[in-house]
Amino acid sequence: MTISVAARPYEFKLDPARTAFVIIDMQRDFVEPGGFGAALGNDVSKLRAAIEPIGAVLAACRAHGVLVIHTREGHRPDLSDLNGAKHRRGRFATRIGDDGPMGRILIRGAEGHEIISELFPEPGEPVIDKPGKGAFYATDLETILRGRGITQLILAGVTTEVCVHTTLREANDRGFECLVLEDGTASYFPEFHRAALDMACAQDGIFGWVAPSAAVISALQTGAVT
Ligand code: C5J
Repeated sequence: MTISVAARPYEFKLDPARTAFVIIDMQRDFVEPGGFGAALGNDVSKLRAAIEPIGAVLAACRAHGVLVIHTREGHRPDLSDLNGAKHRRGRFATRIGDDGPMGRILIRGAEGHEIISELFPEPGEPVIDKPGKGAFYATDLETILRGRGITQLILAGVTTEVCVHTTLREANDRGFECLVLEDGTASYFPEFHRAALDMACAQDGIFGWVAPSAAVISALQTGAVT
């Protein structure tokens, strides 16, 4: 059974039983001062607008039995999964693995690496730890999705043009139908956010669909069967 979600470039036929809501990197390191995002010189407050819409879709997905998956970008404490190019890049005073106010930056187990309390995973919801920007690279995400018969993804999280877009492209090439949550994604650069969303659904859906959280919630709640 599919339900209709009003989306760009045209309606998305969502099958809740074959869908996963993938929340990307809603970690303290990206949305709170003193983390990785701030170390790169960004105004992290810009990302907080996505928290409420993601929370609303998260509640609707949980209520309607849609699989929820969380991802976290980060590295092993010994940095053995951090490639040199990623480690060296940039001219910043603080780098991945350095000490910060929330513990070592972007390191698994540190406070900053954890998912924010508002969107904290419930028991049973897979949490994917990823060393790269894409959620498929060097993770077991694809195995988990295939094992559960998932063919469609609703993507949310941060940042729109980096980890969300990389994951969108990886998923698209693997044959998943993707819908990006317009207000459930955010960027430190509002113009990149807008462009990334436009790129996702340009050319009649080159990578997929884009819709606001309200459209997804309304479709799940009313269950307009198509
Ligand atoms: C970045 C991410 N921007 N989660 N990571 O480095 O988008």
